[in-house]
Amino acid sequence: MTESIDQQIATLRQQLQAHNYSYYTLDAPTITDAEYDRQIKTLRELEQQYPQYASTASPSQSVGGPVLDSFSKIEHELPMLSLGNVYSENELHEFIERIQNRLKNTQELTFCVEPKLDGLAISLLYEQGKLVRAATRGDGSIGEDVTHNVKTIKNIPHALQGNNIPVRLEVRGEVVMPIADFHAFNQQAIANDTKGFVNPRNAAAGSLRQLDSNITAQRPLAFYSYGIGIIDQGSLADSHYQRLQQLQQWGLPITYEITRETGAKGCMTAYTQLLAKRSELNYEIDGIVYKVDGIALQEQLGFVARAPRWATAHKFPAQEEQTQLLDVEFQVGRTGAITPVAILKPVFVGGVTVSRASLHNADEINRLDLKIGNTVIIRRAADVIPQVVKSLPGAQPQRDIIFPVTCPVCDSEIERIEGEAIARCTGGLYCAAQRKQAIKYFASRKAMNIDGLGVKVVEQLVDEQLINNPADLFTLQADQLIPLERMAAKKVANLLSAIQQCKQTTLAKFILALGIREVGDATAKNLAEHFLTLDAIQNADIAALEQVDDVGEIVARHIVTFFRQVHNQEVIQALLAAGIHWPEVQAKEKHQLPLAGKTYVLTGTLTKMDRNEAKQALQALGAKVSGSVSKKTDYVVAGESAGSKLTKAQDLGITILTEDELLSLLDLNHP
Ligand code: 9MJ
Repeated sequence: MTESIDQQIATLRQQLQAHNYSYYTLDAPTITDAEYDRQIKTLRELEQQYPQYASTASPSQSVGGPVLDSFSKIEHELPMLSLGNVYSENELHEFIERIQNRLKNTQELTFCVEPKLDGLAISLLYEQGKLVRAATRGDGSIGEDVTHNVKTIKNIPHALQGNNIPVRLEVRGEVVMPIADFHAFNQQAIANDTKGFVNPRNAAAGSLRQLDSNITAQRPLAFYSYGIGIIDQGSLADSHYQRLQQLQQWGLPITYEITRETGAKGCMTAYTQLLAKRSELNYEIDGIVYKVDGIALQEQLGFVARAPRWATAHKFPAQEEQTQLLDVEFQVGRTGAITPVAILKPVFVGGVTVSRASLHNADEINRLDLKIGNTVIIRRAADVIPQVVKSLPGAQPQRDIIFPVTCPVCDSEIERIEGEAIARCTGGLYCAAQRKQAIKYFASRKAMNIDGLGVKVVEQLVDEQLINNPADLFTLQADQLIPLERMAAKKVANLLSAIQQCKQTTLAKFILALGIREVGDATAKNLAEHFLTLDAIQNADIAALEQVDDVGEIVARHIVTFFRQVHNQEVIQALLAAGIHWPEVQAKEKHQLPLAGKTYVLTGTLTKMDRNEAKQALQALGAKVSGSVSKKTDYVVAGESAGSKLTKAQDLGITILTEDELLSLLDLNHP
């Protein structure tokens, strides 16, 4: 049975009202912004089509939701409006055409173009240049008094500076939590076992709407101005752009990305440029705002119910969307780590279609309270892997996610060590998934660098049981490879040749290629340089391994465990028998180095290299670099403005070197 139009409208209004309450009042959105925009658009279209059901109380006519009782209320002298949206170049053309028609103007218009910050809109009232009151937008007419909190925001001046400041001036703008600070805050929340925020917008809103301003003071918030409300006894430029520059001169922050553009073409160029820069910005933006620059034109255009006619937001592709969790798969990684992967109803988010997202581990599933069938919010910021950030009960029946107790690939037991987040398959190289990953890793560029041995080829080779471990690669024959998919004769010849070529390697790369847990390229190199031979590494005990740079107890244990496994010993034997070899590793005896046994201290500012570079260069020549001057110091390198360390060195009669002398010592003194 289909709903009647008035029922549809009533349902939409009710839903939007509930979303408004969650979004604006509780700072806990229940749907994505994109879904909200779609619902409000549908409601507006219905109301336009059926004006008999119009109502001034409809959520389509207001901004935001009711105000919490616990903050005192402030009535805005001039309403704080929000912005209409356009989603495409076409809609931008329509927006401009509408304005030109209204203005009976055929000339190209100039726009002030601003990033659209995704935070919380606030109004700041300055009287005689002093900040006297700050309010949230609230429902646009009545906001909340957040003066005590706003005064804790570091980049908001409590007093304006400069000339011609109006007696009363209301500045409007957005409070945000910079992205880097948001991540740091959430990291800390995880460490403290407290709740983090879903996104920077909620973090900003949640932090600003605290009854205790001591809490707000500890939150890294920032404010950027984008407009002016009341102006009493003062005159300002007739250009929105110039007004923003004026605010900046009085000490108010504005964003760096504000420009002036002409016509739709100029607006589109700014849109494309800002979209490309989006991931580099330190604040979240969800679009760009075009504002008719001339204030006289703005006044002529005026407002419609909810938004100024002279401005619109051109939204970027949404970074958050909602979809349905269809299933969860469990993937097995190289070290046996079992990773749950969300299988999603495909959804277009952040410019791509997403159908899978890592869920990381069992704790994450619990944290999200995830069930199959839930509606989930997917977030994909530019160049970042998609994430499930929230789950909401969906309309569909739900099913618990059961973490497997045995490996989905080889059926071996799965174990989760106390205190570790990751569960692992215990099958080792018995497990086909781990075998594939181990072989891929062995062949990868950083390790044995076998060209042409990509993911698909390895999978086929293991599935066809042509190889079981890396050593089997060296037994492969052309006639075994030809029948594989996408394997022409030329490709086979190239692959076999690459396998032959990789036999000439280095000890460090060979160690890396074995795929020992937590032994990356730096550790592999340190092991090779420390022990010089494979035999020595294989026979080293935990104490000996801990002598190596970067090797702690955990890594040492992984190394010992690896070499203790009989199947690993067999694979190593087979690899050596196949002809893998490397040049002898030269011992780097410290006393052979030119500066061995000498202690250097660096002080003052170096101008031609940074201090860390100098330190590393000295250490590479065998010197010890110390932080303090003592009788044991042999040389002090004194840069600009050297202070007490230089004086002490002079007192002790230590040889002082200039930066240039250091450079010639290091033989880095290029002209
Ligand atoms: C944001 N959110 O960055 C406006 N906004 O102008 C900018 N919002 C706005 N302008 C009039 N840059 C109403 C809202």
